[in-house]
Amino acid sequence: MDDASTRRALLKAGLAAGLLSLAGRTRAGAWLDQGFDNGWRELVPYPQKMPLMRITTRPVHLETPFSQFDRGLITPNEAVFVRYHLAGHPLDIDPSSHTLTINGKVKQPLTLTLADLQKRFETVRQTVVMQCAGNGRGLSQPRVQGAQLGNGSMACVEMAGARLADVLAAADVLDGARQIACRGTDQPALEQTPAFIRSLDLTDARRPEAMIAWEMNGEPLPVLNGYPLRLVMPGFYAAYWIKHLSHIEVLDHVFDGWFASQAYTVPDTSDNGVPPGTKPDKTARLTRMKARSFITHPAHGDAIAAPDGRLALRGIAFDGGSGIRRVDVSADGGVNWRQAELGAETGRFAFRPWTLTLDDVKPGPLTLMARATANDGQVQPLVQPWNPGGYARDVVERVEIVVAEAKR
Ligand SMILES: Nc1nc2c(c(=O)[nH]1)N[C@H]1C(S)=C(S)[C@@H](COP(=O)(O)O)O[C@H]1N2
Ligand SMILES: [Mo]
Repeated sequence: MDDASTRRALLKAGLAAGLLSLAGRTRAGAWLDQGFDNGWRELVPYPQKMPLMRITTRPVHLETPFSQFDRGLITPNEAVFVRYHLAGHPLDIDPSSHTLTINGKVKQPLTLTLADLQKRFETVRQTVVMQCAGNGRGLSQPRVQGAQLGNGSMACVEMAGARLADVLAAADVLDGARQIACRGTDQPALEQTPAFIRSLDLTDARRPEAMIAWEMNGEPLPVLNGYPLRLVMPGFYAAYWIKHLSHIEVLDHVFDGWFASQAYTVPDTSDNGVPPGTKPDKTARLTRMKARSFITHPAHGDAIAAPDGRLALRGIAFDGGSGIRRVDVSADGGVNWRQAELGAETGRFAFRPWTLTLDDVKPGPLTLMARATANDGQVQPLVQPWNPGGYARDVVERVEIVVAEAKR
């Protein structure tokens, strides 16, 4: 190779590397559309995070670009969404002085550091879906108040930590105890704002999967995801997964603080819906996640080729912990359905991958839909029941694409 052609080859390689890094990372300064009116969000950098979609600044609320969910089952730490309710959240935490206190209706109150927890209790690991109950709220029709989220307020991560049951056993919970109330070190900016305290029934807190985690994907929790300790309640919406966990109080009654009894509630009807614009007579607390599925490839809005009429679809599904039984796919707006092939199960709380290759695809616009059935019998609805908080969205989503004319 002469000098000039070597230089050209290097230039080409450099260009390819540059293009790759552009495709693999979304750069700050870019904007992404969440798929509803006023849904354009800027990608902004935060410590330990790749550029994520800014939903709100104070408190900080960042969403994961949906394309991330096509890049592998595990959501890397730098891509995991961020959500806070209180503006006074910690930016700098000293792990040697941060403590977790367990008190209330216990024989043996405990105050533990991260190091104490790691020393005293067995470490367990599990791959789990963490999803905000408001994930997809911005897609509510009619629109509802609250943070306008697309479907990027979810993640699938491997958590490591101690079993909550083991820690509660060490504190020796008294007979007659009913709930635990959990909080972290974040503070309201105004005195009138209630603290973010969330309660769990003791029977749920003692489930073997409930944990106090200190590691996410093999690394210490990122600061914005709860460093140094967070509660992890697999199968339950992430509102229970208290970050910067500092206090667990064991109660002999049902806790009724604002964030436990008023926030994250849905109409207490069979489908948790009410006629749009109305208020429910009675509400219920959200606990377990409803079954959902997503097509991760192709992406909504793609113009894509289907050589020989073939189009390979990929996606994910999950539910509140019963596991996914099947995923069905429609390419004609919900008239005909074909069963997708499920990939390996990493755990019943994790994203379950699925694939399906369509083989009769014609050029033109195409509506793709995926519908999950969970092991507990739950099937995703075709029409989203409406609730005032826009919570627990589980409708079969639609991905609109255009199939390009075949090239000859
Ligand atoms: N301390 C604390 N923990 C919290 C919250 C909070 O506001 N403060 N929000 C909860 C809610 S509603 C969600 S969706 C998740 C978000 O977790 P993430 O920021 O790691 O994505 O944290 C939960 N834990
Ligand atoms: Mo949330």
